[in-house]
Amino acid sequence: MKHPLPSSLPLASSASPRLRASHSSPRLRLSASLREFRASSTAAFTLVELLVVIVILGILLAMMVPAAGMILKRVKVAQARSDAQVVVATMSKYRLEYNRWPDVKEVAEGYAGTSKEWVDIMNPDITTGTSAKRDPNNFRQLRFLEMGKGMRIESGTHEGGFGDPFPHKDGRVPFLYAIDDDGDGHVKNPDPDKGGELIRADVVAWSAGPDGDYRSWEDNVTSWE
Ligand SMILES: [Ca+2]
Ligand SMILES: [Ca+2]
Repeated sequence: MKHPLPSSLPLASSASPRLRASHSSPRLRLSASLREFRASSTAAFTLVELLVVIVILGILLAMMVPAAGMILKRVKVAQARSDAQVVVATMSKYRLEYNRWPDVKEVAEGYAGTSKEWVDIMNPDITTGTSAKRDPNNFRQLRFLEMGKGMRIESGTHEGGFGDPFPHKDGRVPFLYAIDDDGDGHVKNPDPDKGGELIRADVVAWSAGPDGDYRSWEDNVTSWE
């Protein structure tokens, strides 16, 4: 049996006069003030936190810049070591074909290197055709080296050569190489501090290293170490 709702019960939508009056009670006013205070405190903390984050980011950045420099240097050293092996492989292919070493002028320290002259021998311009004067060093016009992007020295004293990956204000420098000219299967270590130590190889190549100086061996990058 259903009981009709008494007409005296207040509806949910219409607040009682007592509840309406309590909106402006001192207790609720205090609670509103607290909310405003908390809101303003949160804004202040956000600013402080932002500053802290900026400082931490600054410190991290300051730590990362030298680390990034170190990583970049290691990458270039690895590149130089790989390129020194490319020089060795190119020379070996040449020798296999012609049964001798190419006749290239000295580049530095009494050694020949990957100068423009060397690159022209190892990477002849085969588009010039048969009427062009052929280099007697590579009269068969065989390509022993493919010059990839960034290998060629763009400017400076050694322009056109196959440069190591280390940039310098006077331009990059070529690799040097030493050959087993007496055919005993060994090359004398070109580092004078190694006391004439023999390296078991037909040809070795090295880069002047990040300092661009062939004589400072501590940073030179070699094909045999
Ligand atoms: Ca030898
Ligand atoms: Ca050096």
